[in-house]
Amino acid sequence: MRIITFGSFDILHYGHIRLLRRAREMGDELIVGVSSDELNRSKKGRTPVYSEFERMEILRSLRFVDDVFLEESLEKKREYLLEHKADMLVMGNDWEGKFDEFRDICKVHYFERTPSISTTSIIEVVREMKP
Ligand code: C2G
Repeated sequence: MRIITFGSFDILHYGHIRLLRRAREMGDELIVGVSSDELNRSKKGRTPVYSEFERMEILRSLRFVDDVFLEESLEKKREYLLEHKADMLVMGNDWEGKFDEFRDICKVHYFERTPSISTTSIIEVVREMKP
C-alpha cells in the first residue's frame, strides 16, 4: 500500500515527525509531496526558512520516508495522486474534509494534529530569545 502526504515541512518538528510516522504505519511506502518555495510564497504568504532543496533532503533522510517530490501547485493534487499511484492520501486534521474529493481514486485519512507545536510558533519563540 502506497501512502502519500503533502506539506511544507519547514523547520521540521515533532508534529511533522508524528504525522510522517503514523502515515508510514498505514502502509508499506510513504511518498511526500514537498510544497515548493514559490507555492509557499503564493499560497501562504511566507518564504520558508529552509529552501525546497533543504526541506526535501531532510525528509529524504528520514527512515519512514521512502520518496519525496516537489509539490508545485495545490491544484495538481489529483495528477500527483495518479502519477505516484497513491493508494491512500493522509493529512493532519487541519485539512479535515478538504481532500474528500479524491476518495474516488484513493483512500483519504486525516490524523489528529499534534497540539501546541507549529513552524510559526517556533519562529516566534526563536524571535523572542535574547542573545
Ligand atoms: N502537522 C501536524 N501537527 C502539527 C503541525 C503539522 O500533524 N502540530 C501536519 C499537518 O497537518 C500536515 C503536515 O504536518 O499534514 C505538514 O504541515 P505543514 O508543513 O504545515 O504543511 P501544510 O501547510 O499543511 O501543507 O497541499 C497541501 C499543503 O502542501 C499542506
